[in-house]
Amino acid sequence: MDVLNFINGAFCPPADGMWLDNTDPATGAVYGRIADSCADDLSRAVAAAKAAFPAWSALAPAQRAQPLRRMADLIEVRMEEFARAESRDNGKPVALARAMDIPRAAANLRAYADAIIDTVDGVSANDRSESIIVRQPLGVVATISPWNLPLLLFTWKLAPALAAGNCVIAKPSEVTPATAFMLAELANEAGFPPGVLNILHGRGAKIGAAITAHPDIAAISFTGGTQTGTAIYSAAAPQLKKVSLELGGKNPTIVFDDADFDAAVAGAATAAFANQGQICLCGSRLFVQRGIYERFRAAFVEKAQAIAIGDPLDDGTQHGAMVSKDHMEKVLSYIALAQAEGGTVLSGGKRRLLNGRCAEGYFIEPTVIEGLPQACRTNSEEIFGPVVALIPFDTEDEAIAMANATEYGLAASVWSVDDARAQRVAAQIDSGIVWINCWNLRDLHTPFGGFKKSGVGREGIFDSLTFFTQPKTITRPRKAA
Ligand code: TXE
Repeated sequence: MDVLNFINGAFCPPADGMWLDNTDPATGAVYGRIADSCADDLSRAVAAAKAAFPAWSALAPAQRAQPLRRMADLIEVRMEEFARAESRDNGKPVALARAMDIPRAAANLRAYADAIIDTVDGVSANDRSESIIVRQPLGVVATISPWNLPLLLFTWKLAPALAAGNCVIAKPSEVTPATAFMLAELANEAGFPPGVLNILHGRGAKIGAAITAHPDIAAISFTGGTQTGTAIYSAAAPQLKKVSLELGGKNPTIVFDDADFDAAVAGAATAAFANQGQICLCGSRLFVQRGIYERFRAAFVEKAQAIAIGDPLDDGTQHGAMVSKDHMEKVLSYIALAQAEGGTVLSGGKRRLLNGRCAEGYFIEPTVIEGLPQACRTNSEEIFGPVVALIPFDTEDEAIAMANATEYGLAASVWSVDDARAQRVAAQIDSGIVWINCWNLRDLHTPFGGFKKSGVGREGIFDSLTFFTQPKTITRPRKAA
């Protein structure tokens, strides 16, 4: 399978003939090539996007909504194919791709198709003047997305950019390009005019950096690591580009003595290990109140050990492969670091070697660590793997202080049946989202993003449409009645 660029409505190989390997992380085998795009590819894509912009942006919102909706329908027609491709490319269980990634990609497209139709321009009037406020698209914009939720995050950015009337240069992660490539196959059928959506594949340091630096790209919406986000922010600054950054997390899960015990154990385990711990929202620091600590620890370890590790393409698999060999090695190095920092591995802690097709795959067992000091690298840095640190606490204030003792501030979850307490704690946690008695329950209308080093800006129906547009106020004197 050759993953080609999609420029001006047509597939094309990279201009300089450079390719990357595409690896199946569950087997370690190379199963295709990925275009490693260069500046020439970008020039062509930007030229196509600029040429398409006047007509696309002039369409009524309801007309722009149509191809978004058709694309969502077409994804659903090919749901199984997309889910299997996502699983193979990323290592995630096919059941997860089927239940979350691919349906959510379709939902993203529909949500913004609906939202753009409902968007009304503003008006303002006083005794001297009357104004209309129109929100206009920015022109050519770029999206740069990561490998953990490939199609979900790709469409989460594309949909608002397109709905708002921009033309897009979209760069998926070079680690997981397959479903973005498949989405390009749907673009013409869905009715997007050529040049409205252009997809460039390749390495961040090469095509990603070129996109960030391109003078005709007005805005960049990025999700990925904090280090990369920082580089993009500085590269975009001299040109005063709009930048939205959704970065890492070191999210706390806080379980109080009075929590619904079974729900909290199950919720904390999902928060720690979903998608092999490779979600920016994963709860990697698990604070448990002293009164239930011992009992919770036993139940949590039992839960972690019961998670079915296996071939991502098997329907029964709950825990698949890490996305790449490099990433597996990074996560294993953090498990070694945790032990050097005084932690005890209660469960997991190792690469899991499977038999058969996946014998060479990059699997890591769900890992539970105890006994780490609060201030250590394991508890401060984003590991982005199936690794969780268990930490006891006594008081509410102590839990809040420890939860906030990180440079990140993306998400948190609080487990207690005392709603007043849960609300009180939620109000004091420094993060963009706090879930009470749940985790990763998303309402696409709500703002999504981080405090502190977890990002800049917010995404969500309102926030993303705001990001991808700029308001223009048109004022005239008010006529006397
Ligand atoms: O992501 P990168 P990496 C975290 C996680 C992970 C770490 C590094 O901790 O271990 O980041 O992962 C593109 N200019 N998250 O290195 O590099 C790249 O091609 C422009 C958190 O794999 O951030 C890809 O498309 N673009 C996270 C995208 O950036 C560049 C999800 C993300 O890759 C670029 C993933 C450059 N100079 C990792 N360099 C989350 N917030 O959900 C890279 N890219």
